[in-house]
Amino acid sequence: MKTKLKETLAWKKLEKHFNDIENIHLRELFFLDKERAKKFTIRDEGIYFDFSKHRITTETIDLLISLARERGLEEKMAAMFSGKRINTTENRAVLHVALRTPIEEEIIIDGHNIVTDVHEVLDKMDWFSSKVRNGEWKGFTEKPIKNIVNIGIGGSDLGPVMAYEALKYYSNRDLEFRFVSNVDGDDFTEAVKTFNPEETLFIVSSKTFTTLETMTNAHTARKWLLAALKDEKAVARHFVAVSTNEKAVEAFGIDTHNMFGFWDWVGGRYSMDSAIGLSTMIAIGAEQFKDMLSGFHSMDEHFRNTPLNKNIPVIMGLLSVWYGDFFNAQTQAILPYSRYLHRFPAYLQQLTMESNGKHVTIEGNSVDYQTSAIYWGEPGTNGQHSFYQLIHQGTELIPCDFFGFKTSLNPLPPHQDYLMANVIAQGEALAFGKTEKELVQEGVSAELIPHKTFEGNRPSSTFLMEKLTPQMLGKLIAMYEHSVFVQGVIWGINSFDQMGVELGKVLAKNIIPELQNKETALNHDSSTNALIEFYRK
Ligand code: G6Q
Repeated sequence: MKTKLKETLAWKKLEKHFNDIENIHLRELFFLDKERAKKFTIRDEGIYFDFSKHRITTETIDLLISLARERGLEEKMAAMFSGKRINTTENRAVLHVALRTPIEEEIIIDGHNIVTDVHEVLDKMDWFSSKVRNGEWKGFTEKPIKNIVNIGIGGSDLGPVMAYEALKYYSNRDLEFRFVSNVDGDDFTEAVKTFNPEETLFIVSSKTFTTLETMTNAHTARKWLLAALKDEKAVARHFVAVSTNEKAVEAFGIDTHNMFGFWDWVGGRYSMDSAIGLSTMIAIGAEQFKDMLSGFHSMDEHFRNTPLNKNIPVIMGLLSVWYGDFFNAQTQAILPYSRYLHRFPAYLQQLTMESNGKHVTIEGNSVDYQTSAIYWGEPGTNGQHSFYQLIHQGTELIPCDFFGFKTSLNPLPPHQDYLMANVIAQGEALAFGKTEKELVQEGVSAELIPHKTFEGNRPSSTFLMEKLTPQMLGKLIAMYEHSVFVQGVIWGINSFDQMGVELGKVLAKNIIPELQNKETALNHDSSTNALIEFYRK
């Protein structure tokens, strides 16, 4: 059955256009048009976004934009920003943009301005994080807090870890931060190994406050604390919760005064700028956290108000569709040339793949096209000494997103020049390759020529920014959030549910009692039964 996407006029034109340009080399495109770099660069929001090294022409962009219009991108953006329940399977609005909306603005949902709620929580986070940072928040034995442990998983972990690492330069170095996510007991054990319970604060971050991993780690943390402090009253000083589930927080024994709320219209993977970012705010302080929010908001405004052909997230989203659905590219590499961004690819894996790794449309029909690419990556130069081989000379086409910052936070000549030379050189080498003719001129022997030839024509985007700041981090994340939205609109899928993740939560719960009670009869398939038996013995 044909889906609506493939029946759009723009799609049909794109199919034809693809046949026309599939075999054109980037060398030729650059040769024919001396203005190409300028034509395909957007400079906005402090970001220099060069997408000229993509296998596109002006016509490609025009057709992709027509496709976006035919799929109702502009109407769908308006629906999201105005709080329509676009997450239809969960009957929820999708309003992470409200988390960074300035107090002067309003977003009215069911007759209520939710921007006020957002700022109330931000004020409470500000109050609490200041107290921890200046040593006023004391532990049960009146010692100031020195160690902060965020307990959470998925959307309640990946954002906080990534942001902490990305903004470490701006963080309070008198405080130690750890992030416990895995239900593997090694994670908790190692995180607190060198910590004194009297100086340790746990932030239990869980939207639902029912997640197996998080609740198990939270209970273990409580036992660990009480083993040392021996008084239930200590919990109030050493535990705070970030959640939407007040009852469960209370049942756990955390004083709801020490709870920071958020709302069902914030998806887990879109929540790092909600109270889930409490650890980030403690690390960098409320002012810098607000700078980060202003970066998010600024990118929201760019996305909302900029014509589609100058709109960074729109172009990014459309390019992903172009490669996945026309060139059959299976993956997309995220390659930051910044040590601080080393968890950025992992964060984006969840954002992109949990959002758009879907095989049915919003109406419930199976798709007949590829949806989300597999996202992966590592910080730049390290990758160059390992997997870049495949990107340059392997059999897969892998569009790459390169990131570089002009100014180093830790100037240490000549490091920065070397770093930036690498990021620029990689995009160049991928696009233009190394031809047989060049190798002959360099005197390379005939038998080595096939091995040393780089065909080139491998696409990449380069994002250059002045400096990694909290504000810029906010912009970069919002940029991907919106690019994911654009992709979802083109594919006609719901980017905001995660049924695949929820299945895992249920399945493990069925097997736990079977591992614990060796007498329980097993009714799985022969493989699963045998694995359980092996563990039981
Ligand atoms: C994110 C997902 C998922 C979720 C975790 C943690 O979009 O829904 O990664 O964030 O499963 O859930 P809780 O915050 O409810 O513990």
